[in-house]
Amino acid sequence: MANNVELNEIMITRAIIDRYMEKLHQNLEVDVAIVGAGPAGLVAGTYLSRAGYKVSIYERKLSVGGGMWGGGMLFNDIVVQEEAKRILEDFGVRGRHFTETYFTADSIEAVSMLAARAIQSGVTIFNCVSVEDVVMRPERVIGLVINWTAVEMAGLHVDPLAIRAKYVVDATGHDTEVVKVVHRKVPGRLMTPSGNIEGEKSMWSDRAEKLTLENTREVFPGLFVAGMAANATFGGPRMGPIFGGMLLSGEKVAIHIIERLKGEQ
Ligand code: 48H
Repeated sequence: MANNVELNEIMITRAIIDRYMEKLHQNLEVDVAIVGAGPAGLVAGTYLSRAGYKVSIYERKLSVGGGMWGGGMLFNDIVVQEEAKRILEDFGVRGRHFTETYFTADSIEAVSMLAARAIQSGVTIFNCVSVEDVVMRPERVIGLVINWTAVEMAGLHVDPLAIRAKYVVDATGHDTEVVKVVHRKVPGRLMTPSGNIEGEKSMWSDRAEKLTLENTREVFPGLFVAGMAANATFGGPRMGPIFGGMLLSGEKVAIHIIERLKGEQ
């Protein structure tokens, strides 16, 4: 009988290796590769995947969720404004009115639900994988160069691997890491006013939240920015621990890319 079968360590090992290899093989060529599993990346991935596209997310850390876990200064609640409440609800996160127009949610519930919905919608998340470069052609970015975060942390000289994507999203937050590497190493100008990274500005919540949405767009052929990376790239201010802009930016980048992908069919 099945419950009398002695557990076999090699079978457990084989199961994990085979399943992970499956994920790797199935995500060598994707429609959209997202860098960063913070709130913007998780929302973007979910909406793209729900629209039927193949999406992988690469996250440097062991945990997904980026800067959302800690709420504000480790007080583990987030604030979301009226306009974004529908996205919280869509992901099954329970929001509570603080005033008529300010909502709060438990930050741990918010991260957990965003991550669960992303995976269940079909997104593959590779955690502990860092994106160190892009794959380029003369006219556009066509993929990502990835390596184990452990290799990066240990400073080992180990060559990376590559994946191909029709579109790449930089959702790396304040550090805007993919845009930085493109600016440094890929010939051509960024689609910013100066052609360079404009840089994040000091806090102004209202303006920052509005600009996050305006700044959610393509910054180099094949490369979009979302979330905090959008403001860091296009020169918007930071907003503090209000997360509506991050959720709406994830949704917006998904809508933009879906339009492009549909246009290519
Ligand atoms: C793989 C990488 C790499 C890399 C970074 O910081 P995040 O939470 O980003 P957003 O834009 O979804 O949300 C921003 C929000 O958390 C925030 O910081 C706010 C609202 N700040 C306001 C303020 O005033 O301070 O997530 C980005 C994720 C992180 O998990 C990183 O580990 C990951 O991207 N990441 N993953 N390869 N090269 N670089």
